[in-house]
Amino acid sequence: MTHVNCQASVLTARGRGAIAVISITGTDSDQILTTLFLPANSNIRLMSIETGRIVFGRWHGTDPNQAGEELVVCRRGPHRWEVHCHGGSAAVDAILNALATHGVSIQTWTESYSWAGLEGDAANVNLIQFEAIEALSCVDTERSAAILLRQYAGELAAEVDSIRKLLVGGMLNESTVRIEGLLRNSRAGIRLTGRWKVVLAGPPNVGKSSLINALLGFDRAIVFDQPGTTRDVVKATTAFDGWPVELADTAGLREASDAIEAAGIQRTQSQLAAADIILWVHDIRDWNANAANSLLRPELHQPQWMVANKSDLVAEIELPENVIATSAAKSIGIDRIMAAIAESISNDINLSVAVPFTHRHISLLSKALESLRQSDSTAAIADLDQLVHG
Ligand SMILES: Nc1nc2c(ncn2[C@@H]2O[C@H](COP(=O)(O)OP(=O)(O)OP(=O)(O)O)[C@@H](O)[C@H]2O)c(=O)[nH]1
Ligand SMILES: [Mg+2]
Repeated sequence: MTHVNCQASVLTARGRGAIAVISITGTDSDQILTTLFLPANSNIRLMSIETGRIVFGRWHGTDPNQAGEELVVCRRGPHRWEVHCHGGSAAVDAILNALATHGVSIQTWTESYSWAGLEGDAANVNLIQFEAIEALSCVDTERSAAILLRQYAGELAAEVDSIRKLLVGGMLNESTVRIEGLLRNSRAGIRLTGRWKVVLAGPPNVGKSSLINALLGFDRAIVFDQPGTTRDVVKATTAFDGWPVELADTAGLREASDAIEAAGIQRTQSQLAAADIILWVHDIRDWNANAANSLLRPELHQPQWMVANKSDLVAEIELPENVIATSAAKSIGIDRIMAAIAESISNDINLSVAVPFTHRHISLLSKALESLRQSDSTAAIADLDQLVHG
């Protein structure tokens, strides 16, 4: 295949939006686009349209006899184009395949970002900023994005720099405290591009699956009046108060009546170990403060909340302050569960401190801390430099 000076990359996150954007750049891009794309208005000459102009037409790809997808292309510069097409992966793949057939090199958007330079900006971003750009393409909520944007704007790099100065000045104790402060935000930082994992657990038939459905606002989990209905872990994603959350419904915890249920209960136990927040659900009619408190597991380090469900089935009942009374059937108290989850997450992140948000950050900060414990400030400074500059 002849060598062509043209690169393409998908700028939008895969499978996330209704529209995908593909960037096509390089001195051969005008020629290749003219071959693959036919403007609806036959008077339009792609080669000569001005920057910023959007053209509607048909992507007839490799086979001119096939109808092809209707889409728009936009000229972004002398040899820079964007194709805006349907967001589904089949549509995107068809366009990339046609481009590849014409010798276009297909890159990831991060590769294209580093070489395209976005008019020179890329050359000036430090590694943390570059990681923030990458992380921003994965976030689910505006709140996560806002925190990552602060790191992009320099919050984390500035804090690392200020700790570095303390180290150079011989202030080892103060540096240690500040690194520990950053590390306390590290779990939350990782969750910004993922989700906080909330597990609902408790005895069978108390309404765990019904609560999951009420929290989501649609029926995701199967609800049935027989104990032992949920036999596997059912997960669903949502957001509370702007925090991304994964809810996990689990098999009711009891002596299993068969092997399948036993396997489900086993999985519940591993979900509990991996949870960020645990909701223990009970039937309010079985409420017994002592029994319920014994269900809080002190060996689990996560925040744990008590939920007493089916409140519609009892008259007024005195509950301890920390117990949330709910009725999944009548949608009562669901907002209190959401608030409890949001509160646990807010407690997990200290926004007056910068937020490390990749495993690389965490491992270098931990390494620097370890060096400081051995009074090796030279090694700690090297770790901090590596954190910002790679
Ligand atoms: N009256 C009333 N019934 C409820 C409530 N929540 C759930 N139920 C009923 O209780 C039964 C069990 O509900 P599920 O949500 O399947 O309970 P579960 O805890 O997921 O049960 P397992 O999956 O078997 O562990 C169903 O018949 C529900 O309709 C509630 O708040 N009030
Ligand atoms: Mg269930």
